[in-house]
Amino acid sequence: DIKACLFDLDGVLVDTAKYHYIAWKELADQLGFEFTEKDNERLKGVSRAASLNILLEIGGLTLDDAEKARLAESKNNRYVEYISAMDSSEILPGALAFLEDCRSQDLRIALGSASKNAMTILNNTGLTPYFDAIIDGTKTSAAKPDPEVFLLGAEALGISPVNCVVFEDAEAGIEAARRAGMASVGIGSPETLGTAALVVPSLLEMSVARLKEAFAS
Ligand code: B16
Ligand code: MG
Repeated sequence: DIKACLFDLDGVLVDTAKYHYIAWKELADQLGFEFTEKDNERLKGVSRAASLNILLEIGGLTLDDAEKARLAESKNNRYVEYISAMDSSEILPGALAFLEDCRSQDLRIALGSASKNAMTILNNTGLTPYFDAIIDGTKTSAAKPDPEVFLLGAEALGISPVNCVVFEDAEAGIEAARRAGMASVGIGSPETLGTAALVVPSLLEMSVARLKEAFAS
């Protein structure tokens, strides 16, 4: 019986991956190496510190912790400039209608994002009021595929993990849902998200009726 939906943010409700990409690319440019859109795929759903390590590995650079902290901060400052200009037009297709559908059918709604900037994005796009609980990178200590972010979400909602469904665009997020004992819906392509019980190209293809049909017990 499904009682709650837990949503990832980047790639599920909004497309902030493009801003992460521009900001990381600017950093790679400064450091003098190339960083492609394909490289950027490796950073999706991954924390800021882990993303920087991957970027430096691509550039073949080894830096000390103080220098890494400085670079992560500089990337984040650029990223925050981009997301500060976001508005509701950047909500991904189908997301608002599905959130409304969940509300009207009395499903509880939580956010489960790795981002420390989630509140800025939710406030600027007008998504904040849809959430009964918000768990983001400021509230977690372990990154996906660790289930922490989703377990905290279920706890905040007061709903058992077996009654939760996670919506995710990253493989690590689907794995986190599995470890949390939750069902999951992959948003994207079955090639990368094949371990999810159900995969749809976007939330346009999603409705509470379809959800209940897919996860009827
Ligand atoms: P920040 P999600 C993730 O968001 C992004 O997919 C990932 O690319 C980013 O590095 C991570 O948030 C941390 O973001 O630097 O803003 O703290 O998909 O978990 O909503
Ligand atoms: Mg994501």
